[in-house]
Amino acid sequence: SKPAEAVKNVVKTASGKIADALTPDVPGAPGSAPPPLEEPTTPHDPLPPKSEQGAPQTRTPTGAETGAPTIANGQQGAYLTTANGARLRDTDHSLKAGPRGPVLLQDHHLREKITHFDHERIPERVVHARGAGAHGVFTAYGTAEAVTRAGFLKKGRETDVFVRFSTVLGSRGSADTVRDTRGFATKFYTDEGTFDLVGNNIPVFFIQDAIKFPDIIHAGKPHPDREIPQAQSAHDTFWDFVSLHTEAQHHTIWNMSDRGIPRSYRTMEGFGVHTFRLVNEAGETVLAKFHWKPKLGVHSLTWEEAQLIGGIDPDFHRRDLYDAIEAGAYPEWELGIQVFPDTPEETFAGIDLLDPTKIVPEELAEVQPIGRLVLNRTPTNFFAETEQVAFHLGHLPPGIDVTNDPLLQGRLFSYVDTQLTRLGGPNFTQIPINRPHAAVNDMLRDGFHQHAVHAGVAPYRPNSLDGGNPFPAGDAEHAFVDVPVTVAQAPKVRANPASFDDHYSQVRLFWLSMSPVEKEHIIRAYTFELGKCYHQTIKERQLQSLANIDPVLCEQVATGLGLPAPQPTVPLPDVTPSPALSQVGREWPSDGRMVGIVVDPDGDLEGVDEVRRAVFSAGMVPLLIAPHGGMVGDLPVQRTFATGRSVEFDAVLLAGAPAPAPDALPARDAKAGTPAPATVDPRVLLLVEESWRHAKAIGAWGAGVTVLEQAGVAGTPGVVAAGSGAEALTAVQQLMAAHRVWERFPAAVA
Ligand code: HDD
Repeated sequence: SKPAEAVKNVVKTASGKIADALTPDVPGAPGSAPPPLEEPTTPHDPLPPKSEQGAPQTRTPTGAETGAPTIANGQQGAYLTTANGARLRDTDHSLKAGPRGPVLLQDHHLREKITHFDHERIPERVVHARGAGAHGVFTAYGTAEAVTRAGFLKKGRETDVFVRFSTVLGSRGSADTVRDTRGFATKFYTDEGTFDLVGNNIPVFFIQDAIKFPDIIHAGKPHPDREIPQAQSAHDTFWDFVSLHTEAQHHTIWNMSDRGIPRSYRTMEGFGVHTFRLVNEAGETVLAKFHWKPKLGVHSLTWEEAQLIGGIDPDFHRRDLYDAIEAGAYPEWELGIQVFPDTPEETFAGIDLLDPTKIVPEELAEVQPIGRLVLNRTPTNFFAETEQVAFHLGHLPPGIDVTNDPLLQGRLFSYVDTQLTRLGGPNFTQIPINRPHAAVNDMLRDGFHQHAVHAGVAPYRPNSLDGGNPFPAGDAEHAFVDVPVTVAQAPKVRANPASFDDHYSQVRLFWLSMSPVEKEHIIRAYTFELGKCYHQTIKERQLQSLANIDPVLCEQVATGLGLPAPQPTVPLPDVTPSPALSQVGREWPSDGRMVGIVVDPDGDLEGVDEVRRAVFSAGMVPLLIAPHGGMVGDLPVQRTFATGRSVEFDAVLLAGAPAPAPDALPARDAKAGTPAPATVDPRVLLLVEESWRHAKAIGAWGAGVTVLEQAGVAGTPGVVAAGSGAEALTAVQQLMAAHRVWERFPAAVA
């Protein structure tokens, strides 16, 4: 076949498992290229439904079985119809008074088509507008049974889930790799009612009271006059707010750390942030915080990578999530809880558990694993599922209850309220993605977009006309438990507890827990962001906050800004660092990582296929990079020098030294008028230079070793010149356990 037809993207194979993608390019074989498209000229029978095309559940909002999902209103039927099912003769020409005449108002098909199109968009989310979702399964270990009666946490229970990851500040079309907090919202369709765990990848929040949410968001969103900048905090209004409202400093330092630029949604931790109250079968309670721990480890981009990707592939995180799932490299997390005694003070180790700007270090309260989440299915339709999914903190099953955290309390109002505008009314739980898997038997009626046809005449209680149904449930019937906590006799006030006034000790704790290289990244992030502010006063005010966190941090950022470093205005607290907060200095698995393999079609291809297979077997994804698409020998090419860029790969293997192609830009030295030293394509040299600068492991064998020399990286840390492909891969895989070759980064701060 022609090279263009034979191109096969191993990551996107529809057949599921990674290993299938290795199958030779035989038409029809698993992992092979799809058959050529038919010319769309003859009507034919509808295609069979895709297995995943059903609604995510099989009950109506009133609990009735719906049977097989209908697909008749997808565009798979043989004939085009109106919305009312009348077959159409023509959808390309409007009805006119003669071919050159005016369009007639009576053209109902034209009006239906245009009207529907005019109303295709719904308001984007006021925050977290940009996101990507996936379906999956949660399996409980049973380890939480002693502390909660929640049925879905009983040993071995499997529960369907839908997860939506997001950025916070950007609009729907903004880039994925901006410096921002990431949302991590999980809908568990439990058989006792839906549980929404609406968390972030950062365990603390900017504000302690929900009443301040409009303030922080107005400050973080683009300036109201010019509506810039998009999707980032590097501007005056954000820093104006957080420097004046110092309880935001803890969340802000997390954003300035590598956590603000995750490598992938698959490599993010997630946090429920608030403290929840769990209640067991005996009615005993504990306080708890939820944590998601990614199987692949916690990894971030470098700032330069994040910036490059913003232009090269703004959908980087979305694509990564879908590609991984379609390749069968299912993303996984463990759900864990930190458990605290439910004391009247609601504190643990002196930390106020109702203050959402505080963590409890894992060294003080271990995160105990309670179950495993696997994401194994991408959405069938982005709008229907990812856009219309509606999370709400009040979606709680029996066994999990709220606390008085004032941020949580306000959220309990906001999430339903916002859907009334966004999804157009109060019946959004009837949208397929939002339908509970538990039987619903409510007495909510009518309203915009009511889809249920409720039978009967008595949607009220008490009634006799429906035989008294429905009846309230008790413990035996798994009724929700509002834990009867005692509410203190206290005056009605607009105030916080005094413990909420400590705005710096945990920010310092975070800073001191970072490794030197992570500290360096934080300094650079503050220097970049404040450097983007126009107002001197705002920079100076933020420097004051940095002085209250740590003098070295403050001095370094002040130097970068060309400003004097102020003295602290509060005593620097004596805190114990928490190593669990650092991403560096640990051993991480290499599963799911992307390995780019550069091949030279004119060179020695010996051993390349073997290396690809070994990368697959190690649970990683090999991507062959060549000057052109199609095939190189027997091997399908996934990226060309035009479509591949270093930022996509976690490590690079060089199996050859491709000569400069005619379409390559001139080499750097050639531009300067000196003879080009390179016998290697400059795009390969750029790939290696960037991979080196971003501290990635690089391995080469055979002619590939020349590339290391010409890129000027031979013999440096994390660069392996090996005798064979297998040897190069083994060495690179060992380097990847540390995620990056950290010693390549300068670390000014010890
Ligand atoms: Fe929020 C969306 C996470 C505080 C009001 N929030 C939203 C999403 C996430 C979070 C992940 C996206 C859900 C999705 O994918 O559909 N929000 C948080 C966390 C917070 C937090 C972890 C603090 C611990 N949020 C917060 C406060 C308020 C809101 C204090 C209001 C008082 N959040 C909303 C919202 C959104 C939302 C306006 C926008 C779209 C939506 O809810 O459905 O209601």
